[in-house]
Amino acid sequence: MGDLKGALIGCGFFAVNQMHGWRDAEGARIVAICDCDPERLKAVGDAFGIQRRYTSAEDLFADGGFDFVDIATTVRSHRGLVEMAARHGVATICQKPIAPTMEDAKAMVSACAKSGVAFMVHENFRWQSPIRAVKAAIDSGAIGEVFWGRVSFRSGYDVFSGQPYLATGKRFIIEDLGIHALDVARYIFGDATAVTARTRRVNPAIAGEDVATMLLDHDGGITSLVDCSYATKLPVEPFPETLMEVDGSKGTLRLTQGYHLAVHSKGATKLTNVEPPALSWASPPWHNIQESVALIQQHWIEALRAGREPDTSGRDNLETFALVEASYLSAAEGRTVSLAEVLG
Ligand code: NAD
Ligand code: 89Y
Repeated sequence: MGDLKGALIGCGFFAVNQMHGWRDAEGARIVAICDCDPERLKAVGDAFGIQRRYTSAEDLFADGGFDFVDIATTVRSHRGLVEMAARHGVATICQKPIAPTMEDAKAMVSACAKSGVAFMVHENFRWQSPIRAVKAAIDSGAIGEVFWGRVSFRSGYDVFSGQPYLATGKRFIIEDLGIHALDVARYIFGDATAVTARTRRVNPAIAGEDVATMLLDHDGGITSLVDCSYATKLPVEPFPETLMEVDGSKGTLRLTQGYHLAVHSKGATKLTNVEPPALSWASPPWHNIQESVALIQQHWIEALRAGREPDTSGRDNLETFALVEASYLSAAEGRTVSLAEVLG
């Protein structure tokens, strides 16, 4: 079977990781790129040897010649581009956050469903090897039945120099980073039914919240705490590690800074180093995120080939995005918000 052909829209800060991932992926390659900024288009085109270059997505789709599109633009353009792909019958990957509103997110999922095209959100954190190791340890039964968990991302890393738009939006950490931690909570503890959130802005130079704490009720009775901060100055900067604590009926599990996994069960503790490999193109400390980009892309190729819904399909991601919406609503109104209220 020949390689799947892909086009990438948005040649910015993060797309470079996606281009590296596609270059190494088995079974797919990028044949065309698009960015409305000619300089960024040229930089990525030259770096990755892509000749077909477009400054307009309409022109890209009109010319066609690819099986899927990878949308790596920022959130405001996601709906228009996903709907354009659906109109052209092209399978689509879209970066997180899927959309600025639930109405937009649902419209995108429905447009792809109506056109019969596969639609995956690039929700890569659950693909990080340390998170996969946590899931495998729980699935092994070592800690018994899980009743409590925590997903924590606390950092003082300067994300604004690489992604200046993060400092300007009314929404910041829940929409940008908390979304990943909330998705990890769903992946590990199951879908949530309600959330209670508190937010705060510590850094006066930004517009949105940079600290958020969310208490989740999950189907099946698990309670989890999802906390994130970009205002936390630690002696050793943990960016971009997601740390986890899980308590079960027979033991406990702790994923601590430095990629250490401790599984405590039957009076003994098993310690494992679960640091992800640094790929040839990795730039630490980003290697954890970068590896997950390669893994989610390989998952997309396999799912598309098999005609299977990807794990983080648009449909699945509505549940993660609902947690984002519910968290903002909860923080604004000081009350617990049920997921049903925001999912409609
Ligand atoms: P960026 O601003 O650096 O890049 C976006 C690019 O898209 C720009 O070059 C811009 O010119 C281009 N663009 C915007 N609208 C376009 C359109 N309609 N047609 C063609 N080009 C268009 O942004 P970024 O930091 O690379 O972030 C992109 C997306 O990736 C965001 O949604 C962000 O949340 C996400 N992101 C994800 C991760 C992750 O781990 N999954 C990490 C960082 C960023
Ligand atoms: O945009 C964010 C993401 O998705 O992962 C980390 C990040 O780059 C900064 O918070």
